[in-house]
Amino acid sequence: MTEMGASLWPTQPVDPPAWASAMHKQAFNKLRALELTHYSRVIFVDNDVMLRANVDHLAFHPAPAAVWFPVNGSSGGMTTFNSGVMILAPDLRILRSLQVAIAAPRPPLSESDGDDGSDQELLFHATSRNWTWSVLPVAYNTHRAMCLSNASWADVRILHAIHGYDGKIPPPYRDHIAKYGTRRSPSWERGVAENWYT
Ligand SMILES: [Mn+2]
Repeated sequence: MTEMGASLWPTQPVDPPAWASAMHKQAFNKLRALELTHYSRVIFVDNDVMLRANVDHLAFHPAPAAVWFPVNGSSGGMTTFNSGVMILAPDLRILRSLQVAIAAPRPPLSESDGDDGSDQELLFHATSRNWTWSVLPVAYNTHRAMCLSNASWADVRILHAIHGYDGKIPPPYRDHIAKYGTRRSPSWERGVAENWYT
């Protein structure tokens, strides 16, 4: 990675809260991005996303910012905060306040906030007290099971695999798709993945 011009910043894991789900325990390490105070902005992306277009302009966007996934897969309706793509302004005080929140009792649950024992649950609850999130268009964090128009799919800048590109639909969305149907385009999605990797 360094040969490709990347700078690597070794860091320590973040102790997850007692209520962390097995699947999300490691995801709390994302909070370390807030330690990169030598940068005024960090555009955090998960390691299961593909960039389809330049997103440098996000560095000039207010922080913190993230995409809220439409729960039923289409636009409108309930949404859940997703931490797969975030614009952050590194700040050690915020990191400390999140670590205090990790040690505190779990906040009351609400389905619409995506309370799933993840870093997202922590970030949404803790930062709703400390931060004002700005909402990014779904084009910056589009997951494979979203119901979008063809024009919106063509506009996707960051595609988020969530659970890989194996053709399986992740469990939280399977039920919603069964209920609401989907207009997603598996062939388009496969095409994006193949074009990227070949
Ligand atoms: Mn991810």
